[in-house]
Amino acid sequence: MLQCIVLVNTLVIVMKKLFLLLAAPLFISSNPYEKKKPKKDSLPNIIHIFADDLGYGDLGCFGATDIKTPNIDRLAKEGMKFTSFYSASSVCSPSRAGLLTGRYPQRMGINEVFFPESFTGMPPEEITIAEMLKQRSYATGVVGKWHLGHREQFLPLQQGFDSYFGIPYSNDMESVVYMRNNAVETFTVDQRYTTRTYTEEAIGFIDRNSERPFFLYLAHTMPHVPLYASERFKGTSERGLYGDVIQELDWSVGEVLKKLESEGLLENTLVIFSSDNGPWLVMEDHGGSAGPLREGKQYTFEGGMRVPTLAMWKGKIAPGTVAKALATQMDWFPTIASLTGTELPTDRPIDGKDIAPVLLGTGTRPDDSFLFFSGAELQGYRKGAWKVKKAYEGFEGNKWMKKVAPHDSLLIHLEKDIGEQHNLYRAQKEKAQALFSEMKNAHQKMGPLPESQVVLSADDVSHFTYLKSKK
Ligand SMILES: [Ca+2]
Repeated sequence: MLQCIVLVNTLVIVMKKLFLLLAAPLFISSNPYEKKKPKKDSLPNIIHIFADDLGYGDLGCFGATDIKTPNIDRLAKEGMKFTSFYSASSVCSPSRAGLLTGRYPQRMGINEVFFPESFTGMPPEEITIAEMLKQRSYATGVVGKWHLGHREQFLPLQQGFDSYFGIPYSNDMESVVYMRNNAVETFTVDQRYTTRTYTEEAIGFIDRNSERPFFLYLAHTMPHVPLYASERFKGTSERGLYGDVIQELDWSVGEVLKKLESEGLLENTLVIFSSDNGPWLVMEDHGGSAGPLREGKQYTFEGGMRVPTLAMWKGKIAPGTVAKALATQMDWFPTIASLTGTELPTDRPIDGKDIAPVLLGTGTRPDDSFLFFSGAELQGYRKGAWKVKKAYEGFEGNKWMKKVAPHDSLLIHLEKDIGEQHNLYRAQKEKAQALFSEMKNAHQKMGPLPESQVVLSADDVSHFTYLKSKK
């Protein structure tokens, strides 16, 4: 049985490699000039800056008045602000799996977050944005939090990235270390300097790759708890340490933009800024704000999954535009394929949609629906302005998760009621039932989904069983 699984796994990896190999010459042969000499400005660079647990109400351009974020606000001013942008999940690992593969994380059984003791990770046969971009010889790097498994076979270098530096999981977990590529670089991490260190690493990556197309995934550890800001930023905001941390992240975005400007790359680089999920509200003032949205991280209310998102591409995205229609973190996968002329995998479903027409102002997203999963359970569905959410028994609350009151089945008109306060379920029951039935169909269409991956293995306590048996 085990041999069989190993064989199937090997076969899948071989097939994935074959896809990547076959896809590359396909494109090159249709454009031989690029093969000989890739023009510096022919392929866009892509930088995806990902904050951790940053809320919808934590940026100036999203209405925060007690945190100053001029550099991040510049992305909105000179680019596009997405006001209905969803993360694939309301927690870290599945959200990141969705971003990098363009697929609902449930397709990979990634329903919970990985821990330092996890022996599992995102399956190596998944195809990431980085692997896809290798068709066009992109330089690819990750700086920051990976959180898709830290055993060697799951690390970024085995998923299409040329380099990796960062804390491989959350910064509140045991064994916080900095890894470089496949190895631990240091066991002593002073988290006051994490944002600064990541920024220096990111600038170094741009510097090394300024002459060729690159993809940089800069996944900050902050503002996930425990919060740390360097001396320069401590006490600078009007929202305590949390605000200081965001202001340091804002400085970091400014440094990246400055570097692009000094290299003459700003007009050829798509800069994306977003968050992996909503604010961790149970952390009180050490968590962020969801602004007008209901609840936060770990929940399928808007506050858990609607994330502040910006995209700037000088000369390509019209300055100061606001995209109100639904879009998702999974969309970057097909969008980046479209913008770079790479082939999408055809052997698996891709859930994201190409939003290049939205960015370039030439069209709309070809779909306006979204599934709200909580772990393996499908809890809600959005179609256009409407959202339905299954009845919920409530949660008493603990130190990890906020207390949330029970609720009936919900029907919400999100364009009129962003805070999900007015339940129209009873008034428009037919509408709600039609949406619930669409939700069920969409779920069924996904086909059988794998079992949830085991994130914490059971302890071997046979020695205690033995000692007990002697008594
Ligand atoms: Ca997170």
